[in-house]
Amino acid sequence: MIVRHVNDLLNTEYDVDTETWASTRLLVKDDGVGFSLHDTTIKAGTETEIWYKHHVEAVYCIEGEGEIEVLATGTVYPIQPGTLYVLDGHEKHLLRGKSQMRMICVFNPPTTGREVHDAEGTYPLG
Ligand code: 9YT
Repeated sequence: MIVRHVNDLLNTEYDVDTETWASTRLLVKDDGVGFSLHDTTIKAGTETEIWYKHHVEAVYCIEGEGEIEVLATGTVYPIQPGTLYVLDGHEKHLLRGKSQMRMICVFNPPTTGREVHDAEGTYPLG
């Protein structure tokens, strides 16, 4: 059984801060449970291009307002508390935070917990 608190992970290698988002990785590959779980903040007024070509990501919004645009189709979906989106087609997308958004993110396969996006908006495998 694993029990931990987000506060214990702040300012560790599992707490990543970028220009447009910050993410605390609560559960990672080394935990061996088959997925990772992140507590992520999308900064207000930002746009991030993302393409998780190696991962499926599920994102559940618990605070804030924003939107996701699927680049292949131009479809825009609003995001508010209670919205779930799942990138089960590895969709390349733009994520926009109108206000600061807090998202709970699950990745399969799990991340190591230290990832930041590369130039394509991608995380490497393993
Ligand atoms: C929602 C989203 O994709 N944000 C970018 C950061 C990522 N989810 C992470 O590593 O927590």
